[in-house]
Amino acid sequence: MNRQPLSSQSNLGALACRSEQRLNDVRAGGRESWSLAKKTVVVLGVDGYLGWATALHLSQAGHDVVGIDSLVRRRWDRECGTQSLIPIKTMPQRVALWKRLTGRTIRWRPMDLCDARAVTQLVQDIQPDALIHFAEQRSAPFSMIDLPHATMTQVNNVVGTLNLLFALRDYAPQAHLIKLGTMGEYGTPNIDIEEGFLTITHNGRQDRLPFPMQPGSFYHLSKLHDSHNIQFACRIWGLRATDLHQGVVYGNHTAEVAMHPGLATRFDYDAIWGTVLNRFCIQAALGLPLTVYGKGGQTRGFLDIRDTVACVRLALEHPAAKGEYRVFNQFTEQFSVKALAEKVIDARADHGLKTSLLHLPNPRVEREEHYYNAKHQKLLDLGLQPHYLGDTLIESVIETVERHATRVDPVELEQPNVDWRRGGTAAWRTPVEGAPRPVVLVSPNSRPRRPLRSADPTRAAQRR
Ligand code: NAD
Ligand code: USQ
Repeated sequence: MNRQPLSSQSNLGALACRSEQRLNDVRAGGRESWSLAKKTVVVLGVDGYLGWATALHLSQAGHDVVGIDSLVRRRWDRECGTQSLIPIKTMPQRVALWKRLTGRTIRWRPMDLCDARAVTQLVQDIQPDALIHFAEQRSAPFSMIDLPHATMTQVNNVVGTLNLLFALRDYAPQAHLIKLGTMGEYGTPNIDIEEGFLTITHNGRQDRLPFPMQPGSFYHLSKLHDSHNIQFACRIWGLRATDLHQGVVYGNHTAEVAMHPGLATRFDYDAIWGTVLNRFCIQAALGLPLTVYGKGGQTRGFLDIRDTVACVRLALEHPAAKGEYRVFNQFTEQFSVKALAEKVIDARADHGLKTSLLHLPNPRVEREEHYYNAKHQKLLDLGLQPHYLGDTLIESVIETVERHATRVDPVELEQPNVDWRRGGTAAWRTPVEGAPRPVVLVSPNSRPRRPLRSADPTRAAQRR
């Protein structure tokens, strides 16, 4: 791995410039104008679905972005035999293209967050104003495959975050940590979900306490462990942090990603990494039934990737106070899985296409019919203007699928391959015997439109 030494000379120069700029900002108008000024931001997990789109968005907004990633997600893809539907460039290619198109620099540094020495050195040298932490193992099914995957998920996520917290304590205690948490930390309680805290009266006394949490996988538990550690660090060391409890993200276009095909961000659809709406859109495009697990009454918060990048920017430009640990629930709408499937079916029906829904036995242990009402006001108060889910978005995702349909492995869309009770089935890593089936695209012009090449044969061979 190409580890570039961080130049202390140039960092000292950059530090001096930033201090002077802050001073001018403060003179010009106090804390608010300081918080809106150009910031030095480290994006951790920059090679991922959300990290890359966010890095571009913040760079375009004029912030100085340093991008960190261990590229481990590309390794996990090889292990699972999965791949992004949309081909993605290497990190050096991506940042070079961004520079060519916009003249802006994203400073790319390969680094594992679990390497404490490297994290300390990074924080010490860069002296960031903020760190946006996406760099975790983020698949619930992956964490439920077996003991090694559960352990690896929790070690990777918890240790990486601890390394950051200690480095911030020692070298950048003023920096703002913006951490991607998840709505799944709350579970599905039979009461309204607040934003992080709940005021409780007990035996005549009252306190504002962390909301009771009931995560639904070893992955979701790792996020809760992180939340506790971050909150503790803010309390004892006076760090400042925003924990973004994000819902399920869909879509693949932001203004910056759409500038050039080479800036594409990854897009997962398979049974381990693919999230539900992205999967439904791909299933619809291929004329496959939409796989609703169980009764489909499971309700979650959802948001468009354009809102993810906007929310992160809002958190960055309105930082937490010193010693403050705050939670924003980051989603824009809530839907049951069945309602989502019906939205996709309706969007297709508008083009005269029939799509079916298939209830599969639920591989997860989760409530399939429940009360769900989660607050999500704080980001709206900061100015978020949501992109709500409509037919246009569903159609645009389906168009993207149509462009890359030759890369689809339909086996990944038919059956889940990790069960919460028993772990990974034989298929989580091994494909079904024989050559992949040809993919047939269903489109409004003719149904089905045209047979496509089968999925990449070299990949199929690798997986065998
Ligand atoms: P992703 O897998 O596409 O990206 C994560 C990136 O982090 C990968 O590029 C991976 O290589 C990197 N990474 C992981 N461990 C690392 C380590 N130890 N050191 C350095 N890099 C490491 O995931 P994503 O969908 O972009 O999600 C990003 C974050 O957002 C995750 O923390 C996830 O929990 C959270 N989140 C995602 C969603 C969603 O729907 N995608 C929803 C809620 C929260
Ligand atoms: N589901 C189906 N059919 C499918 C796939 C999923 O019915 O083909 C159901 C699942 O059973 C679940 C719901 O859809 O009830 C959501 O599943 P998902 O795979 O879209 O999302 P999840 O596993 O919860 O994880 C994703 C991201 C994770 C993030 C989380 C936000 O992978 O990183 O933390 O969304 S949240 O759900 O709010 O916790």
